Amino acid sequence: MDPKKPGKLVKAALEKAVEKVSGLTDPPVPGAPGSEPPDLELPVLPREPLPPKADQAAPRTVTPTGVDTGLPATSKSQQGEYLTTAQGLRLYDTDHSLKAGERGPTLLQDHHLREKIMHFDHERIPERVVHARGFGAHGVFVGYGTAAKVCRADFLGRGTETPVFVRFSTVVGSRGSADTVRDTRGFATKFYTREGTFDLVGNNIPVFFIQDGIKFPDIIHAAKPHPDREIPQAQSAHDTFWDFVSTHTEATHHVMWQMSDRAVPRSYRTMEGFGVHTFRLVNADGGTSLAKFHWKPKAGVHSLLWEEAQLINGVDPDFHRRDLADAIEAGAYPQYELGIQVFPDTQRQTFEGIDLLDPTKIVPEELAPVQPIGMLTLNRNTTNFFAETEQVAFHVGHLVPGIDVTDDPLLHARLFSYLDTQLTRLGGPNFHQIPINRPHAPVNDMLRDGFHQHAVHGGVAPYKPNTLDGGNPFTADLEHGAFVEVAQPVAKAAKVRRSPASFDDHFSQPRLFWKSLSPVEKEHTVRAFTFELGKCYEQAIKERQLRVLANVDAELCAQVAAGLGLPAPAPAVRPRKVQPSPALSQVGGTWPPDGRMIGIVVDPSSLDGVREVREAVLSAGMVPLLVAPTGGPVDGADLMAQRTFLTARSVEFDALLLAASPPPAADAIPSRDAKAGNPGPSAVDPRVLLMVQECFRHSKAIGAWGPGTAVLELAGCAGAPGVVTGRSGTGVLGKVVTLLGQHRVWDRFPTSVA
Ligand code: HDE
Repeated sequence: MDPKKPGKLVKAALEKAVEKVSGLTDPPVPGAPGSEPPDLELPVLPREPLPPKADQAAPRTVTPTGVDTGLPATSKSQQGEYLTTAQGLRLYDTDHSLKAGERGPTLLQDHHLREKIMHFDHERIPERVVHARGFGAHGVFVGYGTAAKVCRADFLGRGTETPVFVRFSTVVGSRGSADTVRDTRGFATKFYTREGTFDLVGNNIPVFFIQDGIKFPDIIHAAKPHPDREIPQAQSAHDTFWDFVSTHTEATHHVMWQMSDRAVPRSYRTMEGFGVHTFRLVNADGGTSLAKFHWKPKAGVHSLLWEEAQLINGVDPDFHRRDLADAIEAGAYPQYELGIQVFPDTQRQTFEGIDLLDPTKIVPEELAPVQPIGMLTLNRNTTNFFAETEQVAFHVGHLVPGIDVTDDPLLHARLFSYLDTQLTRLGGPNFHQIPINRPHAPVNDMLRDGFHQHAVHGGVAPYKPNTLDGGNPFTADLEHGAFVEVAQPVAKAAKVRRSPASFDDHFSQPRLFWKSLSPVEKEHTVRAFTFELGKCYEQAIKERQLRVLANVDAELCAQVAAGLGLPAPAPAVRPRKVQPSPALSQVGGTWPPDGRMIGIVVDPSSLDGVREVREAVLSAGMVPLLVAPTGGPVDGADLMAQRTFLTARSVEFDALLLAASPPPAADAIPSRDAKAGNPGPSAVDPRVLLMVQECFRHSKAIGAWGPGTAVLELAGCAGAPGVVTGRSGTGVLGKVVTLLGQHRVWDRFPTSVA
């Protein structure tokens, strides 16, 4: 792990990038498409493929059987100076098919045409049935050694570094859907440990919709677009979703989280992760404990506002992808601490009355604190999305010694599903040999043949026992690193299709969640329920869901009912008294500003303080984006505009600084840029006013100095909470950074929920 602070890394990475980009002394913003800027003219001299960008890495070049080849990652990329067929045959033309004369028919003989089109026809593979849209990055995990008392897993050892690959995802949308939809997010981590690969396939919500895996197709069919018209895409605001969850009340806890700010994260960098199920940990002496895994982001937990999320879906549907890749490219490496809640492994498998096998229940952190056991740092982008992010295959059954499964019935269905799904998605049983899926531990299985076999297995005896191959491979024992299942006693019981009675309480924990939210988070949750149910067509479904909400909390139900214009029903179940868990609220902490996007509105005719502020933003580990009337140099070649009033939208900034009050630019007319509106004569470009007004109502920090303060007056937000002014730009930036520590200026708008 790089010991340097992310803040310093941003600057160093940007400076390095500056050196590499010819002719530019201005640090480029992250997002350069390649490792070299292109020439204006088409290159004519043959040359080797360009190297990957400095922020990129590819799967380690281990063999299909886990041996490190020591080769650079580029050995798997295209090679040589010349265009070839898939067989390495050099080609002299790829723009014309082989024809009988210039105007004649195409010849079947054209092997290059047939190969090129055949391959193109098969470029697509089935997308994941859930979590189809995702984004991955490489990183490293360093164990603290603090888990040793409860877990023998080698990768958790003090200072042990393990390469990892993480894939974040949405659940419901298809591969090309937008990033900032209201949905649960996947947080899947592949640890390439010395003892074999361990996958922690979690979500950003600690509970699930269902208690038994057999219902997974039901909830997913309900959440996916309606099968007749295939709409709406990547949304839960429709009849089938609410039809299902209103009749299936074990989903209520998950639905509460899904309607809260958690389901619209600001960034993958500001999301918690949860293993959801309870796992069984085993220490070096064979002692067992039950445990739940948690990821805690160093940048804090932070969300978008709903209007912001909706705008982003149009303005930049790749918002979360871009954000993660840019942060890594800029050196603001996202970090997440891995923690465990540990519970005694008792026969009942409960803790403080909470059934640990019920995946719709949490254990409040106040009852069982999350104990940190290691740190994950994401520090490299992928080199090739398809090869890595699309082909990565996670599986909850990829376990290492020290981590075993429990009898959670949701987990058991997953243990079947994740292998099975790869057969059609990745085309056969050898998906573990695809470079991103190759273990970094020696592989000596007796699995043979099958589609796309990459290993060249030796010997004649892939069976046991054998003498012809000298008895190899041998089974190991515990001391030699074998995974030995915990000999967990199985209760003497009849075969039944039933859940235990302890799974029956569907409302206490949703109520606990609701009671733990701050007023502003409650307000957002009420609005989300009202929006989603308001989008349903059927009145009966809305009324049915109100009945469910009545069992959670009367105030929540009354507020949603009011928004829907329906009466609030009385509860059918008497709400239980719950003890709020402050750890469930996202509001109230203070977080580092690393990786935040700071928009700086400038006017080339008055640049007072702009250079200093830009430098200070970089030094604080954030990304400055100069927003000017036109593209190009703002002041000489070393101060370039990264955005213009045409290309910028408020939603990409975490905070806005105003160094100027630029008059309407030449394109500030609706026929060229509709968002200029038709405001009549204005002293300031209407797009700048719009930017300020949006940042204001999205509770973002806004700062202005010098002529910039005039914009605040015109936008009608001067003097409001979180709108700061000062004599110097750097002074104003200081105040804005302090405000950013709380993510948003929540006290700007009063809430109607207590
Ligand atoms: Fe998944 N899930 N899941 N899931 N899941 C898949 O596996 C499934 C569940 C999760 O980035 C699929 O390779 C069943 C809970 C993530 O590649 C599939 C059940 C949690 C990802 C599958 C669940 C998850 C998946 C689709 C109920 C949080 C994305 C393609 C028993 C703890 C992994 C694939 C990636 C993906 C099945 C429930 C998380 C079909 C049957 C609970 C993060 O196998």
